[in-house]
Amino acid sequence: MENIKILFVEDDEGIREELASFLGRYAKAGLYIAKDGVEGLTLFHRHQPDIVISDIKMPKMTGIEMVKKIRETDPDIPVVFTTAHSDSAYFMEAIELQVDSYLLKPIELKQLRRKIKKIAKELALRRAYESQKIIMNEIAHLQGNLLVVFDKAFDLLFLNEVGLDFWGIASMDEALAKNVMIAERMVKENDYFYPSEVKGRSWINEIQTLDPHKRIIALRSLDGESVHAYIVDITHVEESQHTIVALSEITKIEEERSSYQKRVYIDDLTQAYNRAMFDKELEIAVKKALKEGAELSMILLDIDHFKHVNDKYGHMTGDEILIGVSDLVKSNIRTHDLFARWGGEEFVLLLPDTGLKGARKLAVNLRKRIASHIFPHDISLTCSFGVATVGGREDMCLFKKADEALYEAKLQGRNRVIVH
Ligand code: GH3
Ligand code: MG
Ligand code: MG
Repeated sequence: MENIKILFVEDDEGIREELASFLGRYAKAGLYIAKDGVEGLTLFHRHQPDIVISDIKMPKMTGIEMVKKIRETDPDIPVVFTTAHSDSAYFMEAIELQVDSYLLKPIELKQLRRKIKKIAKELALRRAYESQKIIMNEIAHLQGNLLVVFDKAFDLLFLNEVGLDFWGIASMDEALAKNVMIAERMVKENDYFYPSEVKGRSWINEIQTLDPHKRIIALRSLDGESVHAYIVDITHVEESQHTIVALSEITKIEEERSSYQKRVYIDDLTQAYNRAMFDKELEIAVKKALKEGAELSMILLDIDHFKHVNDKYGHMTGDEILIGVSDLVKSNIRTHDLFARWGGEEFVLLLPDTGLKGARKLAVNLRKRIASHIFPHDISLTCSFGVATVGGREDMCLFKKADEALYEAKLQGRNRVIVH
């Protein structure tokens, strides 16, 4: 049985002595005995017992009055009244006080034992529940994840320590008063989920229409200076109608992913896109252009006699020149044009929504700019250009057409633009 403290109040000395030795067996954590209500109240406040067993009719203060006072500070304390038949007026008052039970005198010990055991069992359950609640809270706080719990009306119920920190809030009370909103901190960036409404909780339903692996959000930090990425995990607790939102931070992983992606698709030397990126984008762009009947053109450019540069100034300088040419081209194209290093000293441009005329104009402009530019070490050079567009009479791939045109430009003496 649970370790319990019992307060026993009885004015009749005979009964008091008889019951005291009996109760002593159950009150493992302490038995406190008083002979009237006043004494009982004093002992109650001093020892905070788990159960009160009290006579009703007593001098100085009745059991009823005493329990009324006890209930002012401890409304849930289990009370067992012991009463004689003749006390029926008190008995009605005891019922009103909603005591746990009453026993008629003379008291049957078996009955009393049953009552105590029942109360002790309830007490054990309540203690287990309380400690479970404390453990749950501790776990929630220990979690590295940001946890938010909502009730069925989507009102905030709980925020763990990571959550409190995230909002710069000291306590749960403050969080409730401020009514923190996750969606208000969301950032529209990359492929992250962004809600159609940043007020309220409708985003929770909205994000659940996505595949679980796409449930990623970015939140701005409290100082507004950094953005953190989180995987969103939502659990509905059927029984209690609660919704638990767990945000696991993946900022580090996201940074690694994007730096990895960068390494995969960006040319180390010139920081232009590389061939892998170009191949990927070319396929998408051609399909899109054909499907939508949109224009799409390509320019292939190759530095003329680049071997001479390497031979005369060395490979290092050759590298500097490649960077110089790349930067010059980058600064003369639109943001949605794709510029990539095809390999060696050959570059390629993919121009969406651009016809042959526009592409030729850009190539002519680039040719002039490169030819008139003074590169590091006072080096001047020229480039040859092949221009092509999708569609037309020949059913030939775009790249092949541009390559043929470039070959023709070299053949005709270099530093020129040839349209396929
Ligand atoms: P053409 O006008 O016919 O294009 O002549 P070219 O000399 O430019 O062409 P070729 O294909 O004969 O030689 C290309 C040269 O580019 C040879 C190679 O060493 C050099 N090259 C390729 N990649 C790099 C690089 O990353 N850095 C440097 N410095 N040189 C490179
Ligand atoms: Mg060349
Ligand atoms: Mg070449």
